[in-house]
This record gives sequence, C-alpha cells and structure tokens, in this order.
Amino acid sequence: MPQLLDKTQDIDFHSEKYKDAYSRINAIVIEGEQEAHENYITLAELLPKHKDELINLSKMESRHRKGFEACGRNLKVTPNIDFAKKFFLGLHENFKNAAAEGKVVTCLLIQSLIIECFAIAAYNIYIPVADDFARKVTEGVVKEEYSHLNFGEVWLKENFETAKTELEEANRQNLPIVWKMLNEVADDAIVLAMEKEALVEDFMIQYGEALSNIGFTTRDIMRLSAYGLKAA
Ligand code: PL3
Ligand code: FE2
Ligand code: FE2
Repeated sequence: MPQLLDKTQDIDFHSEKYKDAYSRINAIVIEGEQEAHENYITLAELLPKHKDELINLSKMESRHRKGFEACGRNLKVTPNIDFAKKFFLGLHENFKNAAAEGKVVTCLLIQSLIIECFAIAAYNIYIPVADDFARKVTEGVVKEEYSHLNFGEVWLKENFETAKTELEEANRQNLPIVWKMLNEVADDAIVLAMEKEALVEDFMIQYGEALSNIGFTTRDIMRLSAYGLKAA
C-alpha cells in the first residue's frame, strides 16, 4: 500500500477528451478571475474607505488569471472564452445592475461570498487531480482567495443589522444561478476527475461558514445555503 494515494496516476492530461473539457473549464477560471478583477475595481469605487485594499485584491485577481492562462498553455489548450462569458452572464448582469443601484451588500454577496466560495471549492477539489504545473499554480491562488472571502465576511459582519434583508434577497436571487452553473460544468469536471457532489459539498461548507462568520444563525444558514438546490 502506498502511503499517499496519487489520484493523478490514471489521468491522461494529454488526451483529446481531457483537453476538450479543459478548454472550457480553463476558460471559466480565466474569465472568472478577470471578472473578479473588474468587480473589485467597482467595489473600490463603491467603498472608498477600503479603496487601497480592494485595488490590491483586484491586482491579485489579475495575477490569478495569468497563472491559469499559463496552465492552459502548458497543456497546449486554447481556452473557449466565449463559452465562459456565457457561463458567467447571470452573475455578471446581477453584479452590474446592483452596482448601478449602489447596492454594495448585493455586490459583496455575489463577488466576495458566492464567487469566492465557488472558486475555493473548485480549486480545493481540483488540486489533488491537477497536473504538476497547474497544482502549484492553484495552491498559490486558493490561499489568496480566502483573503478575498474574508474581506466580504468582515465588512458584512460589521454591517450585519442593516445588511441582513438585502443579503437574504441577494442570496435568493443568486444562489439558484450557482446551482445552474454547477450543473453546466459537471460533465466537463468529471473528465478532470472532479465530482459534482464534492463541489456542491465543499461549496456548502465554505458558504455556510461564511454566513456563520457574518452573524447568521444555524437555522438561517440551513435555509439560505440550500436555497434553490432541490430544483437544480
Ligand atoms: C475569484 O477569485 C475567482 C473566480 C473563479 C471562479 C471559478 C469557478 C470555477 C468553477 C469550475 C469548476 C471546475 C474548476 C476547475 C479548477 C481549475
Ligand atoms: Fe482569484
Ligand atoms: Fe478572489
């Protein structure tokens, strides 16, 4: 019995099937990092008190994008960015509309909670089954994503009483979109040896912990974090 089970030994990173799935998943991650970069610039405008910190986060997101672009190049895969833009359209539109209305709570829920938890779940599940190059990149990235999630948690915790109603509404509007996105990526994820159930579980843990840190009760968290899941 080997001491550590190498989960990558049966994966052929150079097969056409793997590369085809990677062209979409790699694009999703690249586009997700690019939109996160833009969203933190928007948040810096909405929260001038935290401008420097948020601009700093936006710069980290650009570095993440470059790291994942290198992962695609390393496998000689061309990312399908058109596909990825469509994949993010729902959250993208909701973020844009919320920003236009000055709804900073909704913007923070979409970017710093939902998208960061989605990224953390996906990256944690990907790391053990990634190629050596992508594993190193993803390990570096995921550490920083926790600090982005933390920014949202701290701000929302400090403003919990006034933010609560808007958080509930934003959760109701955006969480079903996440379940839809997970379904859309499930078939490609399995080719990369990532299971949808593991992604859902990890997301629920991250998101539930975030809601708890902000100040929601266990009862609220159960209701909020599974909203729209049954219908998915
Ligand atoms: C913000 O810092 C990052 C936004 C990226 C969101 C990524 C979501 C990923 C879902 C796709 C599941 C497969 C992941 C594969 C990992 C390389
Ligand atoms: Fe990132
Ligand atoms: Fe991030």
